[in-house]
Order: sequence, then C-alpha cells, then structure tokens
Amino acid sequence: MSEPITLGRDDVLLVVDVQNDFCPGGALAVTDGDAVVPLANRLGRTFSHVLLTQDWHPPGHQSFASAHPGRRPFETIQAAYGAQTLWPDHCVQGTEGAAFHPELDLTQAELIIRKGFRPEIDSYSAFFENDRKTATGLGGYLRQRGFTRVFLVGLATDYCVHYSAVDAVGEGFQAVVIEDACRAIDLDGSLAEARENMAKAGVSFITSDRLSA
Ligand code: VGL
Ligand code: ZN
Repeated sequence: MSEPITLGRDDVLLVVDVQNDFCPGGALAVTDGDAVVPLANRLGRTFSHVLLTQDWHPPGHQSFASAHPGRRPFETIQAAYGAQTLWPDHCVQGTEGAAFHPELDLTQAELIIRKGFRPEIDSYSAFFENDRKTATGLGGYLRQRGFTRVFLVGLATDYCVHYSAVDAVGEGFQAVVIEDACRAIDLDGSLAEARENMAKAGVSFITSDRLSA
C-alpha cells in the first residue's frame, strides 16, 4: 500500500454531480454510479472543506438529443463551439433527477457550483463551459479561499470529473482524482482517453485508502 496522504488547510474535496440522473434508474445512469455515495460521505468527513457541483440544465437544453429533431442520444453534433455529444434529457433544473442522491450526506458543503444552465452551451468542467471560455467562477473562488489542491470524486470520471481535473491544473491547482470514488460513462473508449488526458495534464490518481488515516 502506498503512503497515506496528510491533508492540510489548502486542500478541498470537490464532489462532482452525484445526482439522481447519473445513478441507476436515472435518465443518464452511470453503471454503479451510486457506489460513490458512501465513499463521498466518508471522504467528506476527512476533509475540512467540501464543495459540490450540480449539473443544472434548463428544459430543452441544446445538449439534449430531444432538442435536435432526428437526432438520438450519444450522437455527436457540431455546436457553435465545436463537437458536442447529445445526451438524453437529464438534470433538468428543479426535477428529482437533478437532485443530489438522497443518501449523499454532505450538508457541510460550503459551495454548490451549478453548471450547464446556459441553454446554448454544455458544461462538463466545473471551471469552464464547453466553449472552453465561459468561466463558472470556481477558479476565482478557490484562489480567493486560498485552496491549492483539489481532490475530485463523483460522476462521471470521463466527462465532468475529467474536464474539471484538467481545468483545475490549467488554473494552477494541484488536481488529484480519487479513482475508486468515481464511475465512468465510458462511451467508445472515453474512459481510457480521459485517463490519458488527465495524466498528460499532470493530474494525479489515488485510491481513497490513502486518505483514511
Ligand atoms: C455529465 C454528460 C452530460 C457528467 C453531465 O456529469 O459527467 N456528463 N452532463
Ligand atoms: Zn449534463
């Protein structure tokens, strides 16, 4: 087993999109997605600071296949900002599907960053929307709070966790993905590609046992 990691005041846990629609029975269910809930809860008690993200789309969002007649979920279209995967309607603002998993027990979370609320732009990353220019404000928030290292858990490893981790590094933070506390959609090899991208960007990977001390 590798060395335990000591957490300090500069560390923050970012819990990505642990919402009903990404869990079994949800509109865009990630296999075993709810398996991250007990781990996220336990890690939440290990960290002094916890932040959450919430995918938060208006009805008819352009990332929904239903907004494009003749198109089906998981096809790709060209959006104004480039390639965009089409998804089943999911995480519609105010719906049960957009709510956090009922067993997620992170009441102490200090911030909920909502993303994907602009009708024309999807947002995988917690830092920048899919046009890669529109900021969510998270980078500024972390800087002003003095955080330097971001640990990521949640859904999905190959989309929101992936883009958030890469952008965290791009914004000057250390990014650490806690792999056993994440689950992937894995569309056409997207998980392997995401891992490679993250590694190339300088993201580190650990398992949660290194934080259990
Ligand atoms: C996500 C696809 C669409 C995610 C969100 O949370 O990874 N993936 N919207
Ligand atoms: Zn979404």
